Amino acid sequence: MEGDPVKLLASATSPYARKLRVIAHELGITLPVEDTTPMTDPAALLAANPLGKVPALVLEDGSAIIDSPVIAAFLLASVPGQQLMATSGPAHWHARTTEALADGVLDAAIILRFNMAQGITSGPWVDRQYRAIERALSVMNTRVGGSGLGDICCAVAVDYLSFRFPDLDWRSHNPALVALADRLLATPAFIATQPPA
Ligand SMILES: N[C@@H](CCC(=O)N[C@@H](CS)C(=O)NCC(=O)O)C(=O)O
Repeated sequence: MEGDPVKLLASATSPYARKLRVIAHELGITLPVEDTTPMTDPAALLAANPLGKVPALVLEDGSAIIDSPVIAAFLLASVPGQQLMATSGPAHWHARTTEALADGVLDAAIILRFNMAQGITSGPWVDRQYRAIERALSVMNTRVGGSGLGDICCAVAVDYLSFRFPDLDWRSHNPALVALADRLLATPAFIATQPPA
Protein backbone atom coordinates (compact mmCIF):
# COMPACT_ATOMS: atom_id res chain seq x y z
CA MET A 1 0.00 0.00 0.00
CA GLU A 2 2.08 2.85 -1.30
CA GLY A 3 2.08 6.06 -3.22
CA ASP A 4 0.09 9.21 -3.68
CA PRO A 5 -3.68 9.20 -4.09
CA VAL A 6 -4.66 8.63 -7.72
CA LYS A 7 -8.41 8.97 -7.41
CA LEU A 8 -11.29 8.95 -5.00
CA LEU A 9 -14.17 6.72 -6.02
CA ALA A 10 -17.18 8.68 -4.89
CA SER A 11 -20.66 9.81 -5.77
CA ALA A 12 -21.39 13.53 -6.01
CA THR A 13 -23.91 13.35 -3.18
CA SER A 14 -21.94 11.20 -0.72
CA PRO A 15 -21.40 13.24 2.46
CA TYR A 16 -18.53 10.97 3.51
CA ALA A 17 -16.80 11.81 0.24
CA ARG A 18 -17.58 15.48 0.68
CA LYS A 19 -15.81 15.42 4.03
CA LEU A 20 -12.68 14.06 2.30
CA ARG A 21 -12.90 16.48 -0.60
CA VAL A 22 -13.09 19.41 1.83
CA ILE A 23 -10.15 18.05 3.85
CA ALA A 24 -8.11 17.57 0.65
CA HIS A 25 -8.94 21.10 -0.44
CA GLU A 26 -7.86 22.53 2.92
CA LEU A 27 -4.64 20.50 2.85
CA GLY A 28 -3.83 21.52 -0.73
CA ILE A 29 -4.05 17.92 -1.97
CA THR A 30 -5.26 17.33 -5.51
CA LEU A 31 -7.86 14.60 -5.27
CA PRO A 32 -9.43 13.61 -8.60
CA VAL A 33 -12.88 12.16 -8.09
CA GLU A 34 -14.18 9.30 -10.24
CA ASP A 35 -17.95 9.46 -10.21
CA THR A 36 -19.08 6.12 -8.82
CA THR A 37 -22.61 4.95 -8.05
CA PRO A 38 -22.26 2.32 -5.33
CA MET A 39 -25.70 0.78 -5.75
CA THR A 40 -24.83 -0.49 -9.25
CA ASP A 41 -21.81 -2.40 -7.90
CA PRO A 42 -19.27 -1.19 -10.48
CA ALA A 43 -16.31 -3.55 -10.81
CA ALA A 44 -13.76 -0.83 -10.03
CA LEU A 45 -15.49 -0.07 -6.74
CA LEU A 46 -15.80 -3.71 -5.71
CA ALA A 47 -12.12 -4.21 -6.53
CA ALA A 48 -11.22 -1.27 -4.28
CA ASN A 49 -13.79 -1.93 -1.59
CA PRO A 50 -15.46 -5.34 -1.28
CA LEU A 51 -18.09 -3.69 0.91
CA GLY A 52 -19.30 -1.84 -2.18
CA LYS A 53 -19.32 1.55 -0.47
CA VAL A 54 -17.94 4.92 -1.45
CA PRO A 55 -15.67 6.66 -0.77
CA ALA A 56 -12.64 4.52 -1.61
CA LEU A 57 -9.22 6.00 -2.24
CA VAL A 58 -7.08 4.35 -4.93
CA LEU A 59 -3.32 4.80 -4.61
CA GLU A 60 -0.53 4.82 -7.21
CA ASP A 61 0.31 1.15 -6.65
CA GLY A 62 -3.32 0.14 -7.27
CA SER A 63 -4.10 -0.58 -3.63
CA ALA A 64 -7.02 1.13 -1.94
CA ILE A 65 -7.86 2.71 1.37
CA ILE A 66 -11.48 2.55 2.46
CA ASP A 67 -13.77 4.12 5.04
CA SER A 68 -13.79 7.88 5.30
CA PRO A 69 -12.14 8.22 8.74
CA VAL A 70 -9.26 6.00 7.57
CA ILE A 71 -8.93 7.95 4.33
CA ALA A 72 -9.05 11.22 6.29
CA ALA A 73 -6.23 9.98 8.53
CA PHE A 74 -4.21 9.02 5.42
CA LEU A 75 -4.66 12.47 3.88
CA LEU A 76 -3.69 14.22 7.12
CA ALA A 77 -0.63 11.99 7.54
CA SER A 78 0.52 12.86 4.04
CA VAL A 79 0.95 16.54 4.91
CA PRO A 80 3.63 17.04 7.58
CA GLY A 81 2.76 19.94 9.86
CA GLN A 82 -0.91 19.99 8.89
CA GLN A 83 -3.03 22.15 11.15
CA LEU A 84 -6.42 20.45 10.88
CA MET A 85 -5.90 18.01 13.74
CA ALA A 86 -3.41 17.39 16.56
CA THR A 87 -1.40 14.26 15.76
CA SER A 88 -1.45 12.88 19.32
CA GLY A 89 -2.72 13.46 22.82
CA PRO A 90 -6.18 14.38 24.11
CA ALA A 91 -6.82 16.91 21.32
CA HIS A 92 -6.25 14.16 18.73
CA TRP A 93 -8.74 11.80 20.32
CA HIS A 94 -11.22 14.61 20.88
CA ALA A 95 -11.08 15.45 17.16
CA ARG A 96 -11.40 11.79 16.12
CA THR A 97 -14.37 11.35 18.43
CA THR A 98 -16.06 14.44 16.99
CA GLU A 99 -15.49 12.92 13.55
CA ALA A 100 -17.09 9.67 14.74
CA LEU A 101 -20.11 11.54 16.07
CA ALA A 102 -20.58 13.38 12.78
CA ASP A 103 -20.09 10.17 10.79
CA GLY A 104 -22.60 8.47 13.06
CA VAL A 105 -25.17 11.15 12.27
CA LEU A 106 -24.58 10.39 8.59
CA ASP A 107 -24.88 6.64 9.20
CA ALA A 108 -28.25 7.15 10.93
CA ALA A 109 -29.40 9.48 8.15
CA ILE A 110 -28.42 6.93 5.47
CA ILE A 111 -30.36 4.21 7.32
CA LEU A 112 -33.39 6.51 7.34
CA ARG A 113 -33.02 7.10 3.61
CA PHE A 114 -32.80 3.39 2.82
CA ASN A 115 -35.90 2.84 4.94
CA MET A 116 -37.72 5.69 3.22
CA ALA A 117 -36.87 4.18 -0.18
CA GLN A 118 -38.76 1.08 0.98
CA GLY A 119 -41.68 3.15 2.25
CA ILE A 120 -40.72 2.76 5.92
CA THR A 121 -41.03 6.14 7.61
CA SER A 122 -42.03 5.20 11.15
CA GLY A 123 -41.49 2.54 13.79
CA PRO A 124 -38.99 1.82 16.55
CA TRP A 125 -35.97 1.44 14.24
CA VAL A 126 -36.74 4.73 12.52
CA ASP A 127 -37.34 6.50 15.86
CA ARG A 128 -34.04 5.14 17.14
CA GLN A 129 -32.15 6.79 14.25
CA TYR A 130 -33.82 10.15 14.84
CA ARG A 131 -33.02 9.98 18.57
CA ALA A 132 -29.38 9.12 17.83
CA ILE A 133 -29.14 12.07 15.45
CA GLU A 134 -30.70 14.43 17.99
CA ARG A 135 -28.41 13.34 20.83
CA ALA A 136 -25.26 13.37 18.70
CA LEU A 137 -26.02 16.84 17.36
CA SER A 138 -26.42 18.24 20.86
CA VAL A 139 -22.99 16.85 21.82
CA MET A 140 -21.42 18.03 18.56
CA ASN A 141 -22.82 21.47 19.36
CA THR A 142 -20.60 21.56 22.48
CA ARG A 143 -17.50 20.48 20.54
CA VAL A 144 -17.48 23.18 17.85
CA GLY A 145 -14.08 24.84 17.62
CA GLY A 146 -12.26 21.81 19.05
CA SER A 147 -10.40 21.07 15.80
CA GLY A 148 -10.43 21.89 12.12
CA LEU A 149 -11.16 18.27 11.28
CA GLY A 150 -14.03 18.02 13.75
CA ASP A 151 -15.53 21.28 12.52
CA ILE A 152 -15.41 20.12 8.89
CA CYS A 153 -17.08 16.82 9.78
CA CYS A 154 -19.81 18.58 11.78
CA ALA A 155 -20.54 21.08 9.00
CA VAL A 156 -20.71 18.30 6.40
CA ALA A 157 -23.12 16.32 8.58
CA VAL A 158 -25.55 19.15 9.29
CA ASP A 159 -25.49 20.29 5.67
CA TYR A 160 -26.36 16.73 4.61
CA LEU A 161 -29.34 16.86 6.98
CA SER A 162 -30.44 20.14 5.39
CA PHE A 163 -30.00 18.57 1.93
CA ARG A 164 -31.83 15.29 2.53
CA PHE A 165 -34.06 16.06 5.52
CA PRO A 166 -35.23 19.65 5.04
CA ASP A 167 -37.98 19.17 7.64
CA LEU A 168 -35.55 18.06 10.34
CA ASP A 169 -35.00 21.18 12.43
CA TRP A 170 -31.43 20.77 13.65
CA ARG A 171 -30.92 24.53 13.88
CA SER A 172 -33.27 25.46 16.73
CA HIS A 173 -31.35 23.69 19.50
CA ASN A 174 -27.78 23.82 18.21
CA PRO A 175 -26.64 27.45 17.91
CA ALA A 176 -22.92 26.67 17.77
CA LEU A 177 -23.51 24.24 14.89
CA VAL A 178 -25.59 26.89 13.12
CA ALA A 179 -22.79 29.46 13.43
CA LEU A 180 -20.21 26.88 12.32
CA ALA A 181 -22.22 25.79 9.30
CA ASP A 182 -22.98 29.36 8.27
CA ARG A 183 -19.26 30.14 8.38
CA LEU A 184 -17.84 26.99 6.77
CA LEU A 185 -20.49 26.58 4.07
CA ALA A 186 -19.38 29.93 2.65
CA THR A 187 -15.76 28.81 2.25
CA PRO A 188 -14.35 27.80 -1.16
CA ALA A 189 -13.89 24.14 -0.11
CA PHE A 190 -17.54 23.75 0.85
CA ILE A 191 -18.83 25.75 -2.11
CA ALA A 192 -16.77 23.60 -4.50
CA THR A 193 -18.18 20.39 -3.02
CA GLN A 194 -21.87 21.24 -2.78
CA PRO A 195 -24.05 18.29 -3.75
CA PRO A 196 -25.98 18.75 -6.99
CA ALA A 197 -29.54 20.00 -6.45
N1 LIG B 1 -18.34 4.16 7.04
C1 LIG B 1 -18.30 4.49 5.63
C2 LIG B 1 -19.72 4.73 5.14
C3 LIG B 1 -19.78 4.90 3.64
C4 LIG B 1 -21.20 4.79 3.09
O1 LIG B 1 -22.15 4.34 3.76
N2 LIG B 1 -21.36 5.21 1.82
C5 LIG B 1 -22.64 5.08 1.16
C6 LIG B 1 -22.86 6.25 0.21
S1 LIG B 1 -23.01 7.78 1.03
C7 LIG B 1 -22.61 3.84 0.28
O2 LIG B 1 -21.66 3.65 -0.45
N3 LIG B 1 -23.66 3.02 0.37
C8 LIG B 1 -23.79 1.85 -0.44
C9 LIG B 1 -24.10 0.63 0.38
O3 LIG B 1 -24.31 0.77 1.61
O4 LIG B 1 -24.15 -0.45 -0.19
C10 LIG B 1 -17.42 5.72 5.44
O5 LIG B 1 -17.27 6.52 6.38
O6 LIG B 1 -16.81 5.86 4.36
